[in-house]
Amino acid sequence: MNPLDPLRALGASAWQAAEEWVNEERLHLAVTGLSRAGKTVFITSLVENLLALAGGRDTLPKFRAALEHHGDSRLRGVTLLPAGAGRLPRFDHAAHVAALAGEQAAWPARTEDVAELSLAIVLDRRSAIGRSLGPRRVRIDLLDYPGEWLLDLPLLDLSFATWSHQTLARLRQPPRAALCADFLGWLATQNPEAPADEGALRRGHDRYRAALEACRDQLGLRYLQPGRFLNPGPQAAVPFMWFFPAEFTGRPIPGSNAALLEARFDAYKRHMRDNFFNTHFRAFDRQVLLVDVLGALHAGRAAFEDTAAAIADLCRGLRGAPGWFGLRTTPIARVAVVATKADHVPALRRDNLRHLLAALAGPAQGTATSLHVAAAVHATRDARARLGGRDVEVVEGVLLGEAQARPYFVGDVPAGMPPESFWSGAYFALPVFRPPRIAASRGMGVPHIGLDEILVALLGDRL
Ligand SMILES: Nc1nc2c(ncn2[C@@H]2O[C@H](COP(=O)(O)OP(=O)(O)OP(=O)(O)O)[C@@H](O)[C@H]2O)c(=O)[nH]1
Ligand SMILES: [Mg+2]
Repeated sequence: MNPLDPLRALGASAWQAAEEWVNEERLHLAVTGLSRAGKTVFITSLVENLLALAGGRDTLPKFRAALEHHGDSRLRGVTLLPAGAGRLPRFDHAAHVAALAGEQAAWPARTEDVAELSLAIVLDRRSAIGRSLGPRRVRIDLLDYPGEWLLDLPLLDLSFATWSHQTLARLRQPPRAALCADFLGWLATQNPEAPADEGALRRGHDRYRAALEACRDQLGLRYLQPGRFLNPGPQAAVPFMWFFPAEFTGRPIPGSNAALLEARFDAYKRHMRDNFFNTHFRAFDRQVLLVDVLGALHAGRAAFEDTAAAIADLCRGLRGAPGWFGLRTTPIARVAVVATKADHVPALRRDNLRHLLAALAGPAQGTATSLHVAAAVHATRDARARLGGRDVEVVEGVLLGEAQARPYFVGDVPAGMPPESFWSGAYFALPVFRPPRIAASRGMGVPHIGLDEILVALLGDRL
């Protein structure tokens, strides 16, 4: 008899609560990263490979080994939990897998809103006594969201005056200054102390947003705030969004332009805190921080330093216990910092990537932090090619829109913060390889690099 059976007499809900208390462990896993870091692809591949593992395929060898007890697998199954009456949009796992498996295999689109997905890993207990209770479930709640929003986290701590001061200082530095000239020139003609002029403020907001978009699209920059200006989500046209950084001294005069901008900034912060960070970011106890190190490196010095600054700010929040900008009351149990898209680098050179990541993530490193080099979807294979008269390690893959595989040489990946001389090379965007076509029949898994190691680092203590 199951020792919980007598509790059935208490009624269905009491029994369910007791059963969950004994048999279920719930982990909130935050998959964080700046925009385009690879969050959506990561969640899709992770889930698909877990489902495949439960179906008997050896898709995650190190994770499989961690689930063994005296040589036997304790894994009983992996299930996607039903949506129930959840309040949040659901992560469309099936659609993302279908895109990867389609005739023209495609990457998922940019994420425009939050979405969640829960799955349960069902495990036999290790001890004989424990086994009489039946299998245990480790429930994992995953959240996907537009990466731009993450940079509103360091903003929550700032007053409008401080944020304006810091932001304008950044906009006036090259290379931002050239792309922000229109906004900065317009700002210089405005009087923040004049009575609030709604029309002018709206125009200023549009100019500021256009400047942010140019910095993102033309320079590959990432430290752009507020994140929602670049990816507004479902609530695009609300008045509290219509602000921009402005210069003024002392407290804004009531009824002035500066006062209205400050009121909007404060309302924006409240909105982000109440509807995004407090609801979703408070509860997580495990965190993956995905960093597109290679993408930043190849976009040039400004983009790289920008990403480094953003990661440093986010990591500072992670390190401080209880941490994260006053949002959290308990420390995050485990953090995995991951350099993504490592399939652009042949295996022999991936160590450098790990060292470079270590230099970037310096401020975050603590006892509970692990560093990884991974590709959620392995879209290339290692090869050798002749380049400039010498044999070099390359990767080979089919670029999006092409039919034939071709070699790609990522160049030198520095094993630490790049020296001055590194930046003399040409800057370019990382090539976008076509994802490998995965089997349309579910449960076959997705080729990857290193997801199993990440899972063990994040969940190993609870398995
Ligand atoms: N080759 C390769 N490319 C990848 C991998 N992961 C992500 N990418 C590329 O990076 C792009 C962005 O990945 P996403 O998962 O959509 O990024 P995201 O963090 O969800 O981005 P937002 O939703 O905009 O915040 C993809 O469209 C791919 O081109 C990978 O493992 N290998
Ligand atoms: Mg996404």
